[in-house]
Amino acid sequence: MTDISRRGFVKGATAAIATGVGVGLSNGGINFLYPKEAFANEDSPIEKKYSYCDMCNHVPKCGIIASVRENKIVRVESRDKYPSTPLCAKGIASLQELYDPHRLTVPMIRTNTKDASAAEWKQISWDEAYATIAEKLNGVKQRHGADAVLFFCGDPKEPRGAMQRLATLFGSSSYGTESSVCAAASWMCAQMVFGQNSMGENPSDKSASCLVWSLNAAWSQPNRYGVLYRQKERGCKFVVVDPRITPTVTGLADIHLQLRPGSDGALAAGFINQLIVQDLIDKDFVETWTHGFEELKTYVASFTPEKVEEITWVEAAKLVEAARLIGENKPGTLLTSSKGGCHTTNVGHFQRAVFMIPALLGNLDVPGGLPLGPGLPFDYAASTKAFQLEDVYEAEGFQQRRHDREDFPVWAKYYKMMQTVKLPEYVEQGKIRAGVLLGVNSMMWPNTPLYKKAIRDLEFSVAIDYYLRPVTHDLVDMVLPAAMCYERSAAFAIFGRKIFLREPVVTPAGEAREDWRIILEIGTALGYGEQCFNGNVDAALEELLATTRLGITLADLRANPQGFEVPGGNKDPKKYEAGGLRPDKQPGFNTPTGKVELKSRVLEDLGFEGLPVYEEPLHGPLSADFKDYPLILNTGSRLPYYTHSKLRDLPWLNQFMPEPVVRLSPQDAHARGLNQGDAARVFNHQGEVTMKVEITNMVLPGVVDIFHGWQQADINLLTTRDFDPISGFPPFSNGLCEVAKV
Ligand SMILES: Nc1nc2c(c(=O)[nH]1)N[C@H]1C(S)=C(S)[C@@H](COP(=O)(O)OP(=O)(O)OC[C@H]3O[C@@H](n4cnc5c(=O)[nH]c(N)nc54)[C@H](O)[C@@H]3O)O[C@H]1N2
Ligand SMILES: Nc1nc2c(c(=O)[nH]1)N[C@H]1C(S)=C(S)[C@@H](COP(=O)(O)OP(=O)(O)OC[C@H]3O[C@@H](n4cnc5c(=O)[nH]c(N)nc54)[C@H](O)[C@@H]3O)O[C@H]1N2
Ligand code: SF4
Ligand SMILES: [Mo]
Repeated sequence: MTDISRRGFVKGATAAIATGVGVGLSNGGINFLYPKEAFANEDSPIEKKYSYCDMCNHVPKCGIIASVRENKIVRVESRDKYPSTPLCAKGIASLQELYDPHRLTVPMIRTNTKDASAAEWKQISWDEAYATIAEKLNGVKQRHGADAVLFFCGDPKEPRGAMQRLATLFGSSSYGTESSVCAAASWMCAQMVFGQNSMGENPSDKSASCLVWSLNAAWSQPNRYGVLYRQKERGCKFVVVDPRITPTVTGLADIHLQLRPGSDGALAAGFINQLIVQDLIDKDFVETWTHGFEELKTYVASFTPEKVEEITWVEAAKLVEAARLIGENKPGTLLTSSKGGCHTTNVGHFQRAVFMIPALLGNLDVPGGLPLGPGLPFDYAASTKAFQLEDVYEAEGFQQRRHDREDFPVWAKYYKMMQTVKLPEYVEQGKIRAGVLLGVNSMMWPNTPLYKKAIRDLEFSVAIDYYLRPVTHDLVDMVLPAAMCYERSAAFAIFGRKIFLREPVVTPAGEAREDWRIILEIGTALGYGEQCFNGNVDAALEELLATTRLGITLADLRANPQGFEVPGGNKDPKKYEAGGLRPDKQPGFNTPTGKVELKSRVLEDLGFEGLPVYEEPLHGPLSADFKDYPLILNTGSRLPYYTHSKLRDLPWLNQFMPEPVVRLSPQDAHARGLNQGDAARVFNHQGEVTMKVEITNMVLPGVVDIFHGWQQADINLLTTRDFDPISGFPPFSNGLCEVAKV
């Protein structure tokens, strides 16, 4: 067994460059050389294999053809006849990640105490790792109950079905994911309005317009941007709502509503008011199929274009024009964001107002509008409720025991998944004492130090990752090496009714194992061998398919590498008329009233306001601290070349933004004596970071734009824990700060 101290470890990393396989740490610096094992003999034959990319952890993913020579991928290219294509810069650079000599390739346990600032590690075998995990987790369970163990997946989506299954088998209601701050606020708002998860839908050839509410697809989903651009060329009209002038705005927008971050609720109310005032709504639909119209109408009436301009900074005339463009060009569709405007304390209200727009226009479930209705029984992580054992969760009363139930009752109603934003409190109160943490990054949450403390204070924790990342892994007890996308099978890629299987195209580096295998093997070590298929991933995937009851097997998927089309499906329009949207098959929508709820019954029953009311950000231009911190802090808007805290080490990507940057307008820079490239302090009452100044017209005067996930300048030191009471989402998009020359 190797004993790896921190110093020895760095040596190990250097050695790894020569050996190709080894342990190393992601040091934030650039020190990349392909290990010689990444090169194959040029005379040996090339085999082309299908895969798909997971560099942005987005679902569904882009298709890849990997050219494989002697178990080495020597080239990746876009896969044709695949719904998501072509590859972006990150997809191309995936080879640099695969062959990065800093990858974690062996299981390790820490040898020093967590009080020390840096962890020291010792390599252990997988068997030792599993035995320790089982002993520690079962010990916590015996002493404090199963709910004291957190089963967590960060941004990685693929392992979620397996992880939730494991949590439930173990008896823990504490299963949580990064969806605590991503996408789930939008889904639940759509649920509340029309009874179904949604983030909107791309326009089709039948769509006359598309309202894009805070999505910068050109950078966050380039494959989708291509689809949107083709629709634009065909004649589809676009309104884009975004505080910045993004490539999505310049490429698509007929009208750009450039609002103040965090003021979406007022803009949406004003938009709805204009649809009513300009007589653009579908009166028959509204009368028959909506609940609460008169109250909504009364509420939005005060949001005149002039008042909305005052609140949102969007010119009154533009709002009038935008409502007309969308209202007159029907059918139309809507695209919202998993992030963009959602990171605000008002999201549980404003995002509902946004989903009401297509409803009021009669654009729900019509060709060219926003399609509804049951799709395949998979969730966004390609797992099924049955595989995740949601029936067990229900039958065995997990819901009543969950730690987040009183903090976030609306969230708890919609998700069998913990809202993790109060993790620091749950650890402090002794409710959570251990964790299986897959792809965990402490910089994901607002006010990072509190989450670091929470992770460090766990009695036992094991992280599963591609890299050893000290920012979080210095706080855990054990790390396990995960196989990367080209090295593993995974949950399926699902596009509509088409399913793709991904199988490994090369063998894993070092001792790395597939996430699914690791989770199933932990389950086996914990005593659930049979339900965890004794670690056999194929058997688990076969069971997952069986739970769909679609009659599909792995053999079907293997026989159709270009995608398996599941027969059937209901493409009829207006399924709400014929009972196609509700489980009881009655006409209407799957909401408590059976109608599109413009006033939410669920919210009212849980003691919240049912109308989509606008509230100012807690830290904004109207709050007392604005005089000290007069710039709106807008964080996390996606960059084309990085994913969250990842990819900083890959030379092909790092060259685009080698160090953290604060973007601000020429006016704000000038007022502070800042020049392009200066080092600047960005600070507020909570924290401070140093970044390089980039002066740009992309951002509004009065707003700064900063990407998250920089280890050396973590912007979540400054973001606050003012959670939206409905969704629990933090206001990453609209805090306050000041910027000054260093
Ligand atoms: N200020 C601010 N904060 C934000 C946001 C923001 O906009 N502003 N955005 C929020 C949003 S929407 C999100 S989604 C989160 C994302 O937050 P994170 O979950 O932090 O996302 P990543 O940094 O991509 O990944 C976390 C870790 O997972 C590892 N990893 C990646 N893929 C895999 C895999 O397949 N298997 C395993 N085992 N490990 C893997 C990575 O190496 C990394 O260490 O950040 C949130 N935080
Ligand atoms: N390259 C890359 N792609 C990614 C990711 C990544 O890290 N890197 N992450 C993936 C993940 S997990 C997610 S959640 C998605 C997010 O995908 P997007 O939602 O497209 O992400 P953003 O760029 O954060 O937000 C979109 C736009 O919202 C705007 N915005 C900011 N604040 C507000 C506001 O208050 N109101 C309104 N209306 N708009 C606002 C921003 O200016 C931005 O242009 O991207 C995914 N794709
Ligand atoms: S958008 Fe880029 S990073 Fe994301 S799946 Fe596609 S190629 Fe990969
Ligand atoms: Mo996200």
